[in-house]
Amino acid sequence: MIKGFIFDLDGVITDTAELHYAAWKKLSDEQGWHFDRELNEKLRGISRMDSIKVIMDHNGVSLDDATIVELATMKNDIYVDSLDDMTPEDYLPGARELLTHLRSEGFSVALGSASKNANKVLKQLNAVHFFDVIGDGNSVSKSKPAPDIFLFASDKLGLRPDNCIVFEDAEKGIDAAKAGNFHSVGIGPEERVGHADIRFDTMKQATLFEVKSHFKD
Ligand code: B16
Ligand code: MG
Repeated sequence: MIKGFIFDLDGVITDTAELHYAAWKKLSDEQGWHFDRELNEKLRGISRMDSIKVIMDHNGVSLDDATIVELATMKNDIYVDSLDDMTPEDYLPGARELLTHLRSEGFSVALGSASKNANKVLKQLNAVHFFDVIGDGNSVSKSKPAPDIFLFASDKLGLRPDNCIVFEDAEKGIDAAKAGNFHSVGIGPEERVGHADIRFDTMKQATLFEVKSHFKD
């Protein structure tokens, strides 16, 4: 029986990917690294430190750990500044409606994001009140595709993984949900999240009616 919902943030509740892209692009330009939208797509759902390693590998760059942390921090400063412009208008279409519906139906709701800036994003969206539990990049050390962030969220909700549905837009996020024995809803194209239990192109189609009808006991 489904009792809880666990949401990824970027690509499910709001689209911060564009702001991450702009910040990585600025850092890469400053460093003389190649960075484009195709490479940005590879960073979907993975942690900041994993992201910078993907970009460095792509550019054949190798640096000491302290310098990598310094550069990742520079990117993060640019990204966090850009969040100041985010407003409650910036939900992905359908996301606020689904969260509101889940609240009115009495479901438990958690966030399960890789981002260490999730609290700021939720505040900018005025979305904090929708969540019983906020699991973010500070909550666990092993990032997706490890299931740890979703297990953290279900544990704090007091629910078993098979009582929860995870919403994810990233391939590695669906991998993480499956590794943790959660039900999964993929948001995005077949080639990215086709391995989810059910997939929708956008959050607008992922209404509670549609989701419940797929997962009914
Ligand atoms: P931060 P999600 C992820 O968010 C993003 O998709 C990914 O591109 C980013 O690198 C990661 O958060 C870490 O973000 O630098 O803010 O800690 O999809 O897990 O909500
Ligand atoms: Mg995501």
